[in-house]
Amino acid sequence: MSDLAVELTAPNGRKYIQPTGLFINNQWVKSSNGQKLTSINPTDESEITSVYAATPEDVDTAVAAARMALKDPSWRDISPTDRGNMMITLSDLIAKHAETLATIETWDNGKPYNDSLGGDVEEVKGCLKYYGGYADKIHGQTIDVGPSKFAYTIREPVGVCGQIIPWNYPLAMAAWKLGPALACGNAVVIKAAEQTPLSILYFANLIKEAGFPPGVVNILNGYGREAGAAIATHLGIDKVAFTGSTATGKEIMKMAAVNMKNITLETGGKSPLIVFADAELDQAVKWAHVGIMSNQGQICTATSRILVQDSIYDSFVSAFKKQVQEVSVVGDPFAETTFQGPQITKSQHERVLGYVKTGIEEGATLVAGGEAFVKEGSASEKGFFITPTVFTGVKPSMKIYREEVFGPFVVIASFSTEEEAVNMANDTMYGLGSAVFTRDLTRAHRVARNIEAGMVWINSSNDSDWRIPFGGVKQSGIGRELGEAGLAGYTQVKAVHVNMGTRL
Ligand code: TXE
Repeated sequence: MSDLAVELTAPNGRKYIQPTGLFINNQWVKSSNGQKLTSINPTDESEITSVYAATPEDVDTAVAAARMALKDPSWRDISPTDRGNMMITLSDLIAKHAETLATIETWDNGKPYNDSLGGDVEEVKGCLKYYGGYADKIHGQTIDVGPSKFAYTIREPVGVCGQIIPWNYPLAMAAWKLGPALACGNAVVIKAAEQTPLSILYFANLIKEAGFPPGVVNILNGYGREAGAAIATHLGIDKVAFTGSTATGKEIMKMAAVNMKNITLETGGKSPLIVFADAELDQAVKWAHVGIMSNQGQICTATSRILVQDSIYDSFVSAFKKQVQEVSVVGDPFAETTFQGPQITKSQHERVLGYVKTGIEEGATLVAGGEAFVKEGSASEKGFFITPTVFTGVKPSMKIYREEVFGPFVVIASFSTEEEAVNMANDTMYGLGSAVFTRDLTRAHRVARNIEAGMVWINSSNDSDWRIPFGGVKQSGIGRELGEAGLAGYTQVKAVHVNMGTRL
């Protein structure tokens, strides 16, 4: 086997060929200076393998390939229907390789296997198929400007799109970005997060197999400050789409200004979940639990601030604590019974434990969790596990109320009136998700209207769907992904004025 792939056996016994190169022009290559990065299994801290990490020169090569692809008749002139069919073929290949993709995702990221298979891989499949269906339905308009003039618009691809994705949903974030970009006829240079480099490389082979011409999708691994920054500043890239932290999003905005790139950003959140006294308590408890504790709490829309009306505060807290302790089974992500695997890295693990310390120092009450979890029978104490953590008596002035923790960590505060609940919900620099639990329809819609967020769930939480726009307001981002709205960031409108006979 060459240095560009390695045969691996995952902890669940699955054997597969793991590509380790950079995927440029539908070929596997090494990085220009031979540098690599190592992927760590967060469950036991062992090294899985090393893969090539792109240098700025490699980004140049990938961008050149993408620019060529934009001019290649086999991509530029393909009928939109055939382009869409290619995406549907890719979706079918994802289905064929679902178990291997899910295995890699769980090994590299630590998320429970059932979630990788039933959640992430399903999301990739569905999202690519959905946008494949859109490829031949992206129309311009004709505009009536009177009898002496005719005008129409064409929706053209933006060009070469740089896409920078995070580690919490490695494959799904790739699909969210590739889906609309490819449907609209762009070419892409996508960079995965250095913490989770593996699944997207396996996915790359499927892109080639689905028939995408060379250079249409180029996949790089690499470090943010090196390869990521090279993408954000590259003069040959027309757009940058990013999902990650608010701080990095701001840096990317500045870098992207170099050639006034089109940008879409999906960044942090501290999403509220409001429970009114008339809510169906059992449902509110269950959704509040999945809303924050799924995916190890590493969800940008995690409903990490629970606001409960004071008359039901005590009963909610005790039912929620019970739910967390019964359902959030922490352990080996390949085990059937596991609800929560490890955090992604040592630094995220330390970050979450740091917030536990902060919460205690700020005077909030730790009612559950807050400790590093040691697997049963494990002598080594390895793995970035944390027991699901619940703080009560939290005040809006506290850091744990205001800052994104990005772990299985939730704060619960109380309110007395609807107005107070909305004010508390909006008292944040973020505006990504939000949830409201009530049986009162009028109130539900009134709160939905008054909340400053890109998404509102009424009587559910984190109920994401590729057919529905996803994104934030305030410092949670710019633009929308998913749904029809997700196409807007990947086309630009050209207006054509036709003179029907006016002569000067
Ligand atoms: O994110 P970064 P990190 C939040 C969450 C988490 C925190 C830190 O709160 O605790 O961010 O995580 C690339 N130029 N979210 O440090 O730095 C990087 O290589 C260009 C929320 O992992 O934002 C990776 O591909 N690119 C979130 C991607 O940006 C750069 C998901 C995300 O990394 C770069 C992840 C640079 N200067 C973290 N620096 C969500 N919204 O879902 C880094 N990158």
